[in-house]
Amino acid sequence: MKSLQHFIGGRWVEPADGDILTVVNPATEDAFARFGAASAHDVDRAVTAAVEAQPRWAALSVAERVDRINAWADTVAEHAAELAELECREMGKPVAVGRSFIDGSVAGLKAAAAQALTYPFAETVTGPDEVRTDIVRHPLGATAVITPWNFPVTMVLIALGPLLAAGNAVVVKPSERSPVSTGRLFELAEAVGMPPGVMNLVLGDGRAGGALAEHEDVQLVHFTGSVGTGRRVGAAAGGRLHRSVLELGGKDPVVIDAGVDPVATAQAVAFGAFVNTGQICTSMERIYVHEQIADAFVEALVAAAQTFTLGDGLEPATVLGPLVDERQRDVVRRHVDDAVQKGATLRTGGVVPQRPGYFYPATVLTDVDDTMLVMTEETFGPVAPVVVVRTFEEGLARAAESRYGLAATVYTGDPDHIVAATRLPAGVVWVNQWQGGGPERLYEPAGDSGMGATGARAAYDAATRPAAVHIAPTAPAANR
Ligand code: TXE
Repeated sequence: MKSLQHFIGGRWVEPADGDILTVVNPATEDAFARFGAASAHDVDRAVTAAVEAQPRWAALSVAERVDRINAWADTVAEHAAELAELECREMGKPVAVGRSFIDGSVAGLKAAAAQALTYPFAETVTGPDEVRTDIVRHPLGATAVITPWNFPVTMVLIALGPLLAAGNAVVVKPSERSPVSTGRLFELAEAVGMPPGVMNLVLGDGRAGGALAEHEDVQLVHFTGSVGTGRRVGAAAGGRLHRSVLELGGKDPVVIDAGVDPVATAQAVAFGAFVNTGQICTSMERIYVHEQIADAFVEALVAAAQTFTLGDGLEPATVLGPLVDERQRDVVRRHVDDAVQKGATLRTGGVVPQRPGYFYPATVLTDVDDTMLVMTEETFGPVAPVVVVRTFEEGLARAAESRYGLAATVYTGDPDHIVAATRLPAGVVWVNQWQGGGPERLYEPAGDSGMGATGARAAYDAATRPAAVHIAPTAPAANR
């Protein structure tokens, strides 16, 4: 079994005290790794290391910091297969799926670092009266990144790029359910000479996360996870008048218009609903399909669901890995059972297989309504509930009825309907595709899905504090 340590001030260390936590392989239910959870004292050591290291890191030129980040990205890319296997063993994601997301996030890390080279850390605006105004954007200092278990590698790479390139030091607290691949990312950073104290790692559960979010020297908390925890983290940071960026859950809708190909669209929706066993904050969780194509769509969706071969993600034939743990499977089972009890029709899936591991099959439900948990609460599992609507407008209106607002997807060939879709209350709207788009992914979640813009330049704005410097051209002359 792997034994994990914390990385503080450039050294691998054991926690001062604290519980021993175990990471379980969700495909086999075997223990995979163990570690001592960080106490508030360990968290304080990590934040102090970040505070001490940050000025030297910020004193490097932007190009020097970007070079160091790129060296890290390159070695992560070289170890992508190993990292995908670690992710698979700690949280169940099939290796091929993990590999594709890791490759994408390495590219994202490099693109984000490259933006530092053109970001206006210092710019001059000449104002009236010949007073020159410079805007200088300072790094914040010590920052914290708290990540969930669904994309352990991706979440760290995406969050750290702008924070580090802007000159901040970070303390990362990965999910207690998937800290192994994150630990490996830190070994790789150490190997390419990331200066001690710039990147620190503390392992633990909500107690360590809470201590980090509440630490008075943490200037920004970048949090991805559940709505409930996000509220606590945001409140803790706000109480100190410090920043937080919160990317929380979703209940993302898909609206499918008449006139699109039902089979091709069903295959796309199956991927959006079931990949990573539905454990993506932007998974498709509510499906509104126009009545003109509904029968053909549902038939094709059921057929596509049945191709999601369930198994250990280390097996090449596996498309659908297990859920992360028993607790998460209980949530999924509760949502599906609730829907069936209230009158939904189970078209495929819905039965827990008799085998070790926290598996749940790709499931399609019809005859669902808004009294059911599966339509109102984040399921975070491989479940596609389908609602038949009479018009595209009805689909859009129902898609908008949610307390969440992370992302939404629309399939339509009608240009007017595309315009209407842009008004959906979501941070991201995908039209006729899911997850695609260029590097300028500026967005801010709506509703309960979070707070703070991310992507593109906004990540640098969040990672820096602007200061205005107004300079008169001449110093006061001495009185003679
Ligand atoms: O999240 P938590 P969990 C959603 C999804 C899932 C649910 C629960 O609906 O079913 O969240 O997942 C740390 N102060 N998403 O329990 O508890 C924790 O240790 C500070 C959506 O994993 O929010 C972990 O590192 N930190 C999401 C991180 O917060 C605390 C992806 C997330 O844990 C803390 C994953 C505290 N008081 C789950 N308590 C997405 N949007 O992608 C816990 N943590």
